This record gives sequence, C-alpha cells and structure tokens, in this order.
Amino acid sequence: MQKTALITGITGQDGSYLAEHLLGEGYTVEGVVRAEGSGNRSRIAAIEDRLTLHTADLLDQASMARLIERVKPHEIYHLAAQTFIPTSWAEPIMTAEVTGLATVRILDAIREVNPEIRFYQASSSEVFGQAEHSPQNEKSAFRPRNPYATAKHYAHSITANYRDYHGLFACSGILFNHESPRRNEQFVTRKITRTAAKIRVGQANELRLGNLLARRDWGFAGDYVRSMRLMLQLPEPEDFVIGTGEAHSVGEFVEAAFSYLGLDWKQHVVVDSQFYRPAEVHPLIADPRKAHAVLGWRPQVSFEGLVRMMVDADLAALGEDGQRVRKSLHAA
Ligand code: NDP
Ligand code: GDR
Repeated sequence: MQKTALITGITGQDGSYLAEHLLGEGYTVEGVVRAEGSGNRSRIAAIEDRLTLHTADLLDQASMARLIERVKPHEIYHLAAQTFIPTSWAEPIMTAEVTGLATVRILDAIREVNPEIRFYQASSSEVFGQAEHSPQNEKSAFRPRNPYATAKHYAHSITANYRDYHGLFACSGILFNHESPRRNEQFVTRKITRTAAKIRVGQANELRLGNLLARRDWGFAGDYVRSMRLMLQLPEPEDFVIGTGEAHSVGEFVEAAFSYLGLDWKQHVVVDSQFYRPAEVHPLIADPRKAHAVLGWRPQVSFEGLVRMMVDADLAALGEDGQRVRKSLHAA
C-alpha cells in the first residue's frame, strides 16, 4: 500500500530532508506551507514537482481539520515551528502559539477526523534545559530554560496526553541539534561555515560569535529525519532521544571549520557579547541507546564529516573562487 505523509514545515531544513527520504521510501508526500511564510522554497525546489503543497494556517484548527480530511494522510510529521531561541525571547507569545499550541490543534483535528492517523511531534533536547545529569535519555527530567523550550515542553506533553487518553498513535522525537548545508544562517554552525568560507575567498574578514565554550551534541539532519519515519512504523507509539552521544564546543566547531580551510581562526573570530545567551542550557548530550536498540537507528555522518560537508557546500555557493578552493582542498 502506498502511504501518504503530510509534513508541516516542509520548507525548513528537516522538512526538505524528510520529504526526500519519504519519496525515496515510496510515499506520496504532501506539505503544508503558510500563505505569508518566508516564501523561501529553495530547499524543496529540486523535488517540488513530486510534492503536493497546501496553504493552511497551523493556528486555525478548522482549516487544519479540513486539510487532513482532504489529504487523508496515513502519517503526519509536525515539524513547523518558530525555531530560533533568541526570537522566542523577543516574541514569546507568538512562539507559544506556533511552537506550542499548534501541536494540540493538529492532534485534536486528527482525533476528530481520523484517530488512526499516526503523528510525529518534533520535540527538542531544549526541553531538558537546566539538566541535572548528562547525557539525557527518555527518562530525564524536563527543565526548559527559555520560551521556545517551554513551548516545546507543552507540545511534547500534550502529544503524550493524546496518546495516553485518546489512544492516538503519537510520538515525540527528542532530537538534539542537527545541522546541514540547509541550516538557516542564524544558527551558529552555518554562521561559522558560511563566514569561514567567505573569509577564505576574501569576501569577509571577521566572524563575530558569542560563547565559544557552549557545548552541543551536533549531528547531520539527513541522518536524523530517518528516525522520524522509523518511530511511526513501530507496533506501539513511543518517544525517543535522537543524537550522537558526543558533545563539542562552539570553539571546537570553529577550529574544525577554519583548519579545514587552512585558516587560523584566532585571526578572524571576535567574541561579541550581543551573541551571548543569558540563560544558557547545561551540557546537552544525548543518550541514544533506546533509538539504537529499538529503532536500529544510528547516525552515519561524524562531527568532522558534518563540518566539512557544510564548509564544502558554502564554498560551492561562492562562485568560481569558492569552487577553486574546494577543489584544492579535495586534491590535497
Ligand atoms: P527550520 O527553522 O529550518 O524550519 C521551520 C519550518 O517551520 C519552516 O518550514 C517554516 O516555514 C515553518 N514555520 C515557521 N513558523 C511558522 C508559522 N508561523 N506557521 C507555519 N509554518 C511555520 O527548522 P528545522 O527544520 O531545523 O526544525 C524542524 C523542527 O524540528 C522544528 O519544530 C524544530 O523546533 C525542531 N527541532 C529542530 C532541531 C534542529 O537542531 N534543527 C532540534 C530539535 C528540534 P517558512 O519556510 O515559511 O518560514
Ligand atoms: P540552539 O542552536 O540554540 O542550540 O537551538 P544555535 O545554533 O542557535 O546555538 C547553539 C549554541 O551556540 C552558541 N553561540 C551562538 N549561537 C548563535 N545562534 N549565534 C552565535 O553567534 C553564537 N555564538 C555562540 C549559543 O549560545 C548556543 O549555546 C537549535 C535550534 O535548532 C532549536 O530549534 C533546537 O530545538 C535546538 O537546536 C536543539
């Protein structure tokens, strides 16, 4: 039977990788886009002719219910959210609506229209926040430290409520940071690789960053979307922690990117207090053993491999100069 998947947030980093993955698995893939969105469909441009896109408002439950009724998906992957933590301080109520409450609207629409639909919630390691212990697993306490994390905490809990009370097949994937050449430039990894590539070809000279000691468990987005589909194929719905189990500092990411390009980062990186977080989270490191054992999921791209992939893509986007540097790195 050919399955139909409906993806919210299909224009984002994960949405685009997930759509490609599901198409490869033989799914019919449909996506929800917003009328007044960024309008940036570049991440799905290569596959857009194989997708059906629908305009709907995530905050309007009736419009979501009508859409679900029309599309008749077997699986819904709810990835749309306001995802940048500093924005969640500037716009906490919008973040609560989009990142938090949209989830219950979709769950309730599923309950009304067809409770057999399987639902994936994009939960986040940010729910652990001020974690007491590292690494974190599915049983670790939630101590969200910012409005984004608090909204994700609500969305995570309401997903479990609809599973336990209404019997829906609803899972949360608690994903740790995952990056790619499609990562938005405001996130630190892409900011580093893009600026380092520009410095290498002489289009920039300086990279301004916040806390170089902040640590994250960074993986490759293309690896992580595979876990989403696997969760929805289980006999019973369960939540999973997804990450590499390995943490690196922002400084280590900088060092890896600059040294790959043959640059000395100390000559270019400026620490700027405007990029510091007042409520930094404690070391967030995944304990993904349950995902290994139950899903058979493991990441394939290493930390070094991820940094190089992102630097290579940023070089390639810089025209002839960038492509020349890229070739020289690969010839070396
Ligand atoms: P992106 O920021 O790349 O994509 C976000 C998506 O949400 C885009 O498609 C965007 O649409 C859409 N969106 C944003 N605001 C709205 C809105 N008001 N109404 C409708 N759609 C909206 O995020 P990622 O792909 O990186 O993340 C996917 C999900 O996974 C998110 O829920 C995120 O919180 C979660 N997550 C991500 C992690 C990561 O490290 N990447 C880690 C843990 C969780 P548009 O293109 O129109 O702006
Ligand atoms: P994060 O990602 O907040 O973990 O959220 P981000 O890349 O923004 O920050 C990671 C760490 O880097 C430090 N940092 C900087 N961050 C940014 N953005 N810019 C800087 O200049 C800079 N300098 C240092 C930050 O302080 C932080 O410690 C991402 C998002 O994808 C969320 O949606 C997701 O839920 C979590 O990952 C898991």
